[in-house]
Amino acid sequence: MTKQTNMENIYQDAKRWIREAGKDIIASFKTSYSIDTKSNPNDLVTDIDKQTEKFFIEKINNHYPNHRIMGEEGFGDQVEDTSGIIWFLDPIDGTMNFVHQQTNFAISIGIYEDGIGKVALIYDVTKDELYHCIKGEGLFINDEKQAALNPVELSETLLAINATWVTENHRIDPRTFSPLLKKIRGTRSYGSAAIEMAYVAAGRLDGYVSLRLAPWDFAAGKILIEEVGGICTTVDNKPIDILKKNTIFVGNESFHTHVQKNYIQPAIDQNFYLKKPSS
Ligand code: 2AM
Ligand code: CA
Repeated sequence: MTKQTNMENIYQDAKRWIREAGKDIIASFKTSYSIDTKSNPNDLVTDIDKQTEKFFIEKINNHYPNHRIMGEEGFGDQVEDTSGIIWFLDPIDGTMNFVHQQTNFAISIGIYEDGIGKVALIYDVTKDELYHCIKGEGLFINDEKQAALNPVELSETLLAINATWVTENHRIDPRTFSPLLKKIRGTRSYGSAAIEMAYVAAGRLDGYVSLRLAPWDFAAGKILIEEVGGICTTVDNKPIDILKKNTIFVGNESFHTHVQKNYIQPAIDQNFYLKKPSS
């Protein structure tokens, strides 16, 4: 069996499993589940996050015992290098939305081989929209193939950004992005990094910025965006380290280039860029 056919099998299995997990999550709406907090009172986790992560870990371990899993809830492996095949798994991205709204959350899976993104799936469970690709064969939403991204006029762009980053905060000077907001068409904030990155890949948004994301939040989105010609870097325009917490700025190529040059770089030159995401 060649590596390519092997990856195709992994892709097909992952697509089946993600839809199955989505059905179980929808069924869980009718049951009661417990909600805990993690690093801070706004960092939520439910039994459903944990059950969903365990569902994938069992499937992956049974079918692909040599693969490693970096999952948000910590039931996977301790991953410290990129060798071999690694599944980056967020069982529920947007847990706050899951708890408060029962919508606007996603399952996110990025599969990397020796550090290279190969397969990505982001499943917006309640909309039944699966964004997926195997590297080189194009982005799909469910069965519909999507076009590559075209250049955009700045005045016609939408940026996804949390209001946190344009008001007083510990990570970036709010003057970095606030001037940009006057030049673009509008901002959006969906509260799920995976959905926001899937929307950038689909051309529904032109960019997304976050000062604090973990590998399971961005691993799949990065593959989807690069598949359609979009750009994924840290906010200060460096390559993303897939194993570490990062700042993230993703977008349509023309938008990313313009914002880096005219807004972010001048801010960095004036030390506007503050605390590192790992701290
Ligand atoms: P989560 O729901 O899987 O935790 C907006 O809150 C986005 O940022 C969500 O995608 C959320 O993912 C992620 N997020 C929230 N707090 C985070 C943290 N402390 N570290 C990394 N990602 C975080
Ligand atoms: Ca999560």
